[in-house]
Amino acid sequence: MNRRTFLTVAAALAAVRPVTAFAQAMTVGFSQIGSESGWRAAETTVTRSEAQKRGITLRFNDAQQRQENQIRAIRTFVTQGVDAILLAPVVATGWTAVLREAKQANIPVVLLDRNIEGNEDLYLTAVTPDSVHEGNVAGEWLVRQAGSKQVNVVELQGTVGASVATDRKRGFDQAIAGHGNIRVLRSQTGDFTRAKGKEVMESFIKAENGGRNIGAVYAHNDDMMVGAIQAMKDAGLKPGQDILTVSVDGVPDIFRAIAAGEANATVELTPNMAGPAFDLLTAFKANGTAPPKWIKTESKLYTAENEPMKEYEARRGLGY
Ligand code: GZL
Repeated sequence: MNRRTFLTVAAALAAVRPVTAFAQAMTVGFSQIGSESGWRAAETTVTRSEAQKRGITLRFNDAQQRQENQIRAIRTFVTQGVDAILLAPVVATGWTAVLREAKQANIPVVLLDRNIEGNEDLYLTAVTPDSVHEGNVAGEWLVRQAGSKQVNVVELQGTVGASVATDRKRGFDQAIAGHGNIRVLRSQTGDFTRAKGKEVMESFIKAENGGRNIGAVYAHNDDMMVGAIQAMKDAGLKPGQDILTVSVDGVPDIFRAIAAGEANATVELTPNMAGPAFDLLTAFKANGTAPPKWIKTESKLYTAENEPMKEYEARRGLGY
């Protein structure tokens, strides 16, 4: 290597070294909601690998979907003096006091995958989807499928009080408004889990003439839809054929169901929100670069036209 090239490479490394060096030393606390869905499990797996890639020490807490456990975990991270905190807030309210404590300790907080109400001064940024848009995409797909046909919908909502559940419902309702032929017959929470999604769908089927009144299911996540598909098959119904399905996340099993003709559409959500969060935290800590208040992740619709088994294979290795 000649002297000129050597100097160029050395200069480039010197420019990168401080940020990389700082990332090596960073310790981040992650208050994770739980493992209620395949998507959430993937988010945890990806967060661990993204931290490892950057030499970041991750302190992980699984709150078993209970806000009080998340609040306790955040307090522990503050006591430990971590450099930053990632928070996936199970519900949108009740965070002011504990986030004030993190702010007083000068520990930046980044929200992952769900939002909180107000308190924008208490977190550095939010890496989340536009969940109203996710609901719009799902509703607009159903409007296109329905045409002028009467379609009665049953809705499996996410966790009560979660920002994404409120917003996915709002977005879907916005999309079908003005289309009198599409009506939501029943809407109930399945808490984002397969088991609860199956249980609630069984009750919808019983209440709606053995499911014969139901023309479509909208689930706020694929896991509840996978449970609902099982309930429909157990009742002798044909999900994906007699009853259209649309849900959110893009987990591998929904692509397998689409390929099998048992589901119709999903709105993809990346499980990698921690990568962008770690990078903006590293820049913020190294030179005070303030990130935008919202890092919005993409929402892409997938149907049987998008080679579902190829999509299934592509995601299987991602920690779902
Ligand atoms: C969405 C995320 C949701 C997923 C579910 O950003 O909060 O939580 O859609 C998960 O699978 O339970």
